[in-house]
Amino acid sequence: MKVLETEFARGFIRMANDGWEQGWHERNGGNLSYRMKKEEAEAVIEELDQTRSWQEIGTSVPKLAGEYFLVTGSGKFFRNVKDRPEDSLCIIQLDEQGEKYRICWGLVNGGRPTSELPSHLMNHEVKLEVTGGKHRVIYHAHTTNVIALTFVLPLKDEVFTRELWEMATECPVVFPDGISVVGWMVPGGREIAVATSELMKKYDVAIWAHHGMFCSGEDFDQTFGLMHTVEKSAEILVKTLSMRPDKLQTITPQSFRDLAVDFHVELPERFLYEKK
Ligand code: 2HA
Ligand code: ZN
Repeated sequence: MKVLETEFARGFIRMANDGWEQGWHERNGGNLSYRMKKEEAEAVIEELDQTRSWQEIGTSVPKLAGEYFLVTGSGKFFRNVKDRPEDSLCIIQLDEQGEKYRICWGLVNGGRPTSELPSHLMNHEVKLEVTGGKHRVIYHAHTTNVIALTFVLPLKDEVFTRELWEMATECPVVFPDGISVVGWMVPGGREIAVATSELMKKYDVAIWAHHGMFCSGEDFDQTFGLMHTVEKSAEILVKTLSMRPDKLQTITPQSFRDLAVDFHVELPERFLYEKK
């Protein structure tokens, strides 16, 4: 089977294009990765080049040793993924130590996997452990309204979670574990990857202040839907704050507790504080 005929590659390409159409991927902004299933790698094994040289990941992810990933390329534009997937994307395989990767497919005009490969792989490694292998998709996007909020809200998990929960009733049901935030850091390296993957032990959403967002999920629908829901809520908050600085009415801590009962979700009390 050809890589581009597989369901996972088609789902990946559709998601990348959906993100582009949302306006989250100016120029080469954002990146996406998918941890392939064994049978998915086997189905396309004839198309995978196993002869290329190994390259340093820049961090160590031993629990992902030997795994295959479909990822966006560094410097590639999400806008082009749909029309030129073989130029924009690549399949990489990790070595037996989880310290190096090699390109097995794609990037036909040269290039490297995403500059945020350390963050993607460290997030995948954490999620493999905490979800028992269920999560396969890690998505980074430059979501306009969430970024705007990182200039005016305190950079605290509790504040972002509570403010975004309040903006749409579905939010606490979609992300009951809340949202985490890291202060501004240099992107692309191991340090921001360590900070983000630490948060991914507890959360499926991590905001990078003045930069964007990372989401983790089981499949393309869930992960795109999570990013979309958080960003939509942020858009409502930006609109509300633009009309006036205070709210006349909102969803109260007790309303959240009532919602939690009916929708069978656990909402941590640390997000349900009384506001001064
Ligand atoms: O340019 O989004 O964080 C890709 C990025 C880096
Ligand atoms: Zn970015």
